[in-house]
Amino acid sequence: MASTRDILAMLDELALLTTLEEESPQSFRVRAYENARQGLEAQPGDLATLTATELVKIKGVGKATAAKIRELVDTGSVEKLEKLRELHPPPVVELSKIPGLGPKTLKLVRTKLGIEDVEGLKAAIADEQLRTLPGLGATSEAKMAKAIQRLGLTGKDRRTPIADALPLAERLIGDIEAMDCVEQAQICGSLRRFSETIGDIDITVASNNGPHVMALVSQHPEASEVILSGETKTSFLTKNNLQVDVRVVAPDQFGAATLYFTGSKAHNIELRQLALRQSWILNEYGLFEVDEEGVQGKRLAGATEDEVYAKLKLEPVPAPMREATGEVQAAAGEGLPDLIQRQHIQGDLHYHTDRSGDGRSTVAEMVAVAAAQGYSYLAITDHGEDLTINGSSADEMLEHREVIREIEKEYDDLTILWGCELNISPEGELDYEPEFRASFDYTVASVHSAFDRSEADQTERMLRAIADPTVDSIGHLTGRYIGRRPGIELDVDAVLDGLVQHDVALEINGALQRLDAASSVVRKAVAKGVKLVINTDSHHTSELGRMEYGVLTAQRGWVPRELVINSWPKDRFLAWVGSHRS
Ligand code: DGT
Ligand code: CA
Ligand code: CA
Ligand code: ZN
Repeated sequence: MASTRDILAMLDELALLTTLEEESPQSFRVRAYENARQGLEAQPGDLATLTATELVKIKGVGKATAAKIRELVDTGSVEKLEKLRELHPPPVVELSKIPGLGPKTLKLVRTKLGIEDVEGLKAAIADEQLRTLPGLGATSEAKMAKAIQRLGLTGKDRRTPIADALPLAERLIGDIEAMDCVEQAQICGSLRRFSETIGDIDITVASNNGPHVMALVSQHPEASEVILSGETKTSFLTKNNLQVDVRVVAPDQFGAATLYFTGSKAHNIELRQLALRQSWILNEYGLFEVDEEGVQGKRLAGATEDEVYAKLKLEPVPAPMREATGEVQAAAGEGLPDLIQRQHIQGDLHYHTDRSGDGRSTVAEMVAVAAAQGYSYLAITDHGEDLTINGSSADEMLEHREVIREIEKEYDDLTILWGCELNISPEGELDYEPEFRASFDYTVASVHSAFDRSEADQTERMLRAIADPTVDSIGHLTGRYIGRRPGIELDVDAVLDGLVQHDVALEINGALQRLDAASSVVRKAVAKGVKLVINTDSHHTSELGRMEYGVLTAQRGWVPRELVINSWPKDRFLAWVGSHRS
């Protein structure tokens, strides 16, 4: 059965394919689909339950469109759409995304050169074929070649890992905030929601002199190619072909604008539907009353996001939760979870020193920065002996313990646990003899090799490690590097059940390239009551900032403070660790 979302998606596709068919985005049929979509998007409730007569009463919806909606709901498909899809299959639609290949030019390259997909276009460019067509030259060939590369249209993974996007975005925000005329600037979009991969970077700026700010932004050194340069929006590409969209709004619209551009789109739709129930309208400029004619009236909120949520009788929703997975309902009703916050964190429990081959700061240095964070406990978890280059023998670990105990004396309120990161072998075995393992104050066990076994083998491997009585927590569950190395495949439910059964904590690793366990897994863990631990896995004193990233990932997984063992007061935390050792 078609949903409201399916109906809106159908209209989007009809508008796009009709643009290609009629070779113009201005055709009246395209406009009709777009107008209908606008009217329908603003309509509360399930569109699939409306009759054709009810549909045409909605602003922008004509008879032909209403008939197509009913056809979709009643039969599951739309004949007109199927015909258009045959004429313009997905590879052709993909071609239409390339700048310089508008509907008319696209038709030309299809009919004259027989080009039907990106590979065909690349070959034609290489053969200098495009320049034989009217209106095209060597410059257009070069531009399209660059666009194909930038869009990643030939690569498999077309999105940018958060580890590549966030540092750049933070640099940009810093520079924009320093510009004169700028009052505030905020990262929005999927990056603010802390998605693992990012389509593009969105930034919203508050200023009373938009055109001036936009002019400055388009001259930013990171902008290697400006795609769009307007008075309220600038889009550019960085050297690494990452797109950045910067929008500027008046300061009193800042909250409504950041809300809108943070999304997710689905979250925004739910908010707008709530507004409509009050006969209000919510857009990127604010929350407004509307009169009987549908004319926008008095503004009710918009300077801050919290103000908009409050007016809609909602608890403010933290950005990482804005994915339309029940947060609006919770914020209106029983309330959001008592979400874990950065300031709740009392200690770091996955922490390396130069005792590890890949550690780069001394014990004294690593402890000093942890103490400066105000932590009340810390577990130093250098690698066990199985990681041959990076690991340490039992004797080395015992010497290390003496170093740690000496340094601990310098700190009155900081308890330092002598720990270990145990390596989980392909068979699920762990470093050292069981008695020696059991002598550590704290352990985290993790996978560092053999990533490509079957799900059944990996699950068995993981469950064996979890069941070992010397294991307190599991580090970076899958071993993935986002966008670069897929992690091990696991039967997630079985693993989470094992963690509950053996009272072992699941790590949320804050390293940006890892963010492992992923927020989707973490949300399942929360539902099962699995204990969690948020760590930086630091190998250098500069890596403590990762704690914030771990917390944002936990928030995406709806993690309440109560489940996070390293948010507990020291006594409670130490009692829990002690219970594993008796
Ligand atoms: P991305 O860039 O693919 O990782 O994902 P987002 O969520 O950053 O998406 P993007 O960059 O296309 O748009 C940023 C936000 O702007 C999005 O989360 C919600 C808002 N937005 C953009 N287009 C629309 C729209 O057509 N309708 C609504 N309601 N919101 C939109
Ligand atoms: Ca985006
Ligand atoms: Ca965007
Ligand atoms: Zn580690």
